[in-house]
Amino acid sequence: MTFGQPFTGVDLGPSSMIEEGLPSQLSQLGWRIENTPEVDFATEGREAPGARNSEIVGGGAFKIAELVRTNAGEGKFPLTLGGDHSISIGTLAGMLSNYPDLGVIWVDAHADLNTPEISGSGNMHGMPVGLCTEGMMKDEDLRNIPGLSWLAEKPYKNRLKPSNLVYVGLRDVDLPERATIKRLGIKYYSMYDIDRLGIGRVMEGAFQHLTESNPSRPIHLSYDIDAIDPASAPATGTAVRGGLTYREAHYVAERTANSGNLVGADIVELNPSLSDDKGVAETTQMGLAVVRSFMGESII
Ligand code: B3U
Ligand code: MN
Ligand code: MN
Repeated sequence: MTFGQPFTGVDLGPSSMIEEGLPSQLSQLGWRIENTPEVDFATEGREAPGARNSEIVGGGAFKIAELVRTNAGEGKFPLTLGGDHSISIGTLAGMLSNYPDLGVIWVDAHADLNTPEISGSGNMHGMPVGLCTEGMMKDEDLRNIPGLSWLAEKPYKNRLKPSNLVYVGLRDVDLPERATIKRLGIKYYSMYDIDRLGIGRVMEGAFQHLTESNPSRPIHLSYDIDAIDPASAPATGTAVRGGLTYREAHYVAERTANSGNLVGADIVELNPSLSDDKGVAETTQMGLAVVRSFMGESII
């Protein structure tokens, strides 16, 4: 999926991770892998004001939601490779249909908490959390956006509770998103908080928040590669300086795996057409290393 943002090439992220060995690396960790059939996305469609390519993005997200819902429903672990972050409209909806009390860790430079009404760019990769979180969109408004009406119908009506969401890595947050984070009381650890507390205490805080009332709460990890500092992951569409170091990026994933609560994950926004060969290789290897870490690889 590339239609949630302006750059071509982000649709090559999955094949580049797969060609560099993701399936065999996961097998080595003990996973049995089942590939879903290729998802076909439309290339043209209608859109609503404030939601560019909404019919393409929303229609694609619906197909992803169906796959995630059925596979998670069979007790499998859906690992979804993006693509831009608009794919997570589908992964969140699919996971929430199985796990209404889902916890989400959103690792990102951005909050992705926009809606068509408040977004400055209209790019839907900035909206997955906004569209799927309680207290944001009215069903009647979703029904009026080409491609998104399915989100207002069963089995996709469950919304993420703001208290079940934690952000890690924020450093580029729009003003309406900041107001929304405060209005909904969403827990966040920005880069300022990571500097202040260290990544160890940040992740303890994140898990305390998500598991205090339910120690076995199922958790979904949505990992935007732009959370990582561009020094370690340059091949991405909206790189922002001052991000997670190489080790912090791994620690977030390792600590999440160690919780035992992880039931699904996304890795998104690797764009192999946006850097030189060295930058692409580094970013792809970074993506692979992060996925291995949250899928259970440990140092010793
Ligand atoms: N918040 C801005 C920028 C942005 C969001 N996600 C990314 N960039 N990758 C927006 O367009 O919504
Ligand atoms: Mn994102
Ligand atoms: Mn981002």
